Amino acid sequence: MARILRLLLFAAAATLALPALAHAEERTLTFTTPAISVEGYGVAQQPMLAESPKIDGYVVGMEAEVVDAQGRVQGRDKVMLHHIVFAKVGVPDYTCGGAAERFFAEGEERLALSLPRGYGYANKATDRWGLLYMLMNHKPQRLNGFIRYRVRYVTGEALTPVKPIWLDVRNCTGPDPVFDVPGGGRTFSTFTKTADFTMPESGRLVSGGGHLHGGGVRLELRNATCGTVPFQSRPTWGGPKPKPLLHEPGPTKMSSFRSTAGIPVAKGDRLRLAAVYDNSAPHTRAMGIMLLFLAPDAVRGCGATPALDIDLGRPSAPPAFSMPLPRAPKGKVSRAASTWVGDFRYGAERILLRRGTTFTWNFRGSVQHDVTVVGGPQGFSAPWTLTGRFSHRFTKSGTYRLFCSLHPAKMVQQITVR
Ligand SMILES: [Cu+2]
Repeated sequence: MARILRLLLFAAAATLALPALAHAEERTLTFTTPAISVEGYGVAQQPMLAESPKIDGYVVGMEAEVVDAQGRVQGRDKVMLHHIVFAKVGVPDYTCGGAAERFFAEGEERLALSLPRGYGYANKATDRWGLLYMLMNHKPQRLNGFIRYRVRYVTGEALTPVKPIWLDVRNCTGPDPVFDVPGGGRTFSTFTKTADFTMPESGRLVSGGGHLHGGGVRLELRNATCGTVPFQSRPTWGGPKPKPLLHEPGPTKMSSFRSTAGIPVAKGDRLRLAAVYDNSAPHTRAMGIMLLFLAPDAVRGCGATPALDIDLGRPSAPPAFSMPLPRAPKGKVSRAASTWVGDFRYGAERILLRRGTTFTWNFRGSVQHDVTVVGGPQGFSAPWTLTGRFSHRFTKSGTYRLFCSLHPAKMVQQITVR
């Protein structure tokens, strides 16, 4: 009897001791989505539920890529990862509220998440993740892409939890948070779009990185309350260009920072994100996004920015670029002040207008389309839409090249304004 009691006591002690004895462990978990079919020269975008770690722990790093059925990473000339956003479902977003907390995103710049040692994004076994993808196929035939994401995950250890803060100059405006840079300025002139966010709590920003599109000069994080610019994310350009070009190529890398001490921000501080773009030429459907990670902490006043560990890349000014249409516009020249937009074509592809004319596109597709200037005297674009109309008044003479950004190889248009 005494022996059994001793065994039971020993077992109980062992159970009690288990959490303390459990080894802190970091492992890399790999997940792959089901096949995503993308039509030739087309774009596929969709939200979907995503597999996530089924044990309580912390995300400390993350990256995503597009692979084929054999698991080979796809280059920018096949099925390209245009954008991907991961969110925790049922949790309000820090800056947008709602029911999806955005915590990781990647674009062409392939920005991986990597938190400084000791910090983690807390995750429960029961948490549900979703992702929103946008893939682009640069081949003429329909292809399957698979999104493979790797999560560096820590269990058995209490880390300092961080909160993702999604700053976006077009925040909370839906799945396509874009704006247009009109262009037409002198060489080296810039166009800046800003957005402010007031901090609801104090803490330290321990990691951050940015997202810009073609023509981007820099993404600036300013503390408008303190009058400081603690971080700028700058683009690196170059690398192989996909052919045919279906959009203006974006940066191949954006600089990011990590800091164990963290950039101090106090409750009530106004953070101002500024996306600075080249304005010597139009850059349509541009973005300006910065994802920061906050470790809540007692911070007062305007503290000094600590030394940041910056992954700089090789930043430079955006290269001059002229985007050709994927095919030549065809048909009779129309002088009418409107046309229709249907499935995979515009009513008129060649149009001649007098300066000052307001031109209207009437949408009547069974899938979404848009109108996007890719070159010309002034940049503008219409949002993705099924029905309704979009108008633009042409005040600058010249030749405008346009396409549907969702079906760029099929839907092209040229408008000459005299
Ligand atoms: Cu279209």
